[in-house]
Amino acid sequence: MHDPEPPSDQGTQSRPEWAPEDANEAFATRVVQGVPRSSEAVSPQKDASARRPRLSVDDYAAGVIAGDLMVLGRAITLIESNAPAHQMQAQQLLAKLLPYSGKARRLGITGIPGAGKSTFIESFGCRLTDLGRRVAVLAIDPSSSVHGGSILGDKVRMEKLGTRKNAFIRPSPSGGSLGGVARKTREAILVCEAAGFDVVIVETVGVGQNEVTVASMVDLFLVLMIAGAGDEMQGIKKGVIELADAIVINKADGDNKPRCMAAQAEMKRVLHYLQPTTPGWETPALLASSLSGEGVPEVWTMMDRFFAHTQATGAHEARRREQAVDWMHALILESLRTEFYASPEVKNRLEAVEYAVAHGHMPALVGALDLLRERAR
Ligand SMILES: Nc1nc2c(ncn2[C@@H]2O[C@H](COP(=O)(O)OP(=O)(O)O)[C@@H](O)[C@H]2O)c(=O)[nH]1
Ligand SMILES: [Mg+2]
Repeated sequence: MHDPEPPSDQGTQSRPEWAPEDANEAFATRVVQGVPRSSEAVSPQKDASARRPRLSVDDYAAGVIAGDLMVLGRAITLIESNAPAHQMQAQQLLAKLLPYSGKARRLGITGIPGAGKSTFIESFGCRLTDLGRRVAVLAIDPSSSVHGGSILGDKVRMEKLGTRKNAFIRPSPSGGSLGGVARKTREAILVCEAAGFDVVIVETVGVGQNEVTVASMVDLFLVLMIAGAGDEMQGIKKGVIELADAIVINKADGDNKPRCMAAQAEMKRVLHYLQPTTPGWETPALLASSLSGEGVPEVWTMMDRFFAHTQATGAHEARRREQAVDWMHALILESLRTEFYASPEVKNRLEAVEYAVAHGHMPALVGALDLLRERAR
């Protein structure tokens, strides 16, 4: 079977009947407006994809399982595509790859912009490839299209890792809601595992809901902090620490080292009062310098201890099971929501009910029941 390559030129006309009209980013069948057929210009990207041989689902699966990085990259592009034909292929591919996935250590790394995530991952990732590990890095940043400059910075900061043959770096799919990016990242983790990567790092900027989303798809969640950036800003108050399995205070070098040591002591004190994120595992606070590499090997040693612990206690499997079930429920809710708002009955009445609720003519609960009843008709 040879289906079209992403990016496609599927217009809105080809939207299947079962796709809701206003399906959003998070909905698997959203159709994006394609390039008009009348367009004379051929974009360089399109030209390039036209030269590449088309791959069938079996070709994708064989390439990924063989660890072919070019095919892996294209498989992730397929997953990221919003065109229904690609989504269908992507789901078939994932079904084929599922038996080969699940064996990696899935690590989440978060921190405020400038904490040194990219620099840390470069140093840490190179260390792991030196140890013979195969490392994939996936980024989650729904807003990355807004400040595209950071991507350029990351390219420079992960230059060494990016050229290693045992490493694979994939920036966040540009644009899109957190829900959409989350689905694509979850699926990309599975594909990377099937390609033989035994460490998958999901990097996210510590703003908004990103941390919770990443924590829900990894085995170990690490928060990278810096001394003196303010507790509030680094999410201590908003509960990010309660998601953390480990904390690393970065930039512990030069004149900054004493301040980092003070921050470490303070962090240990805070952690002491909190419930451990993982039962029986005392969340450690380590010091590291991503620039000099000092403390970076110890982060991996700590992770070895973590995985030994969670695998022995069954916490590892339990977390994965829970994540899979939670994810299923999230998909159900998303689908119900999309279906509800797409229904013509709801669409017809929505504005009037919103108006009535906004102006106090109708209690919110009555409005909700009204619309739900409308839908059920
Ligand atoms: N002194 C020092 N600077 C660092 C360290 N890690 C990162 N930096 C610097 O901090 C800045 C932000 O780093 P970057 O990795 O882009 O942060 P990100 O936004 O969290 O990805 C860069 O200028 C880095 O060179 C470190 O361990 N020590
Ligand atoms: Mg970065």
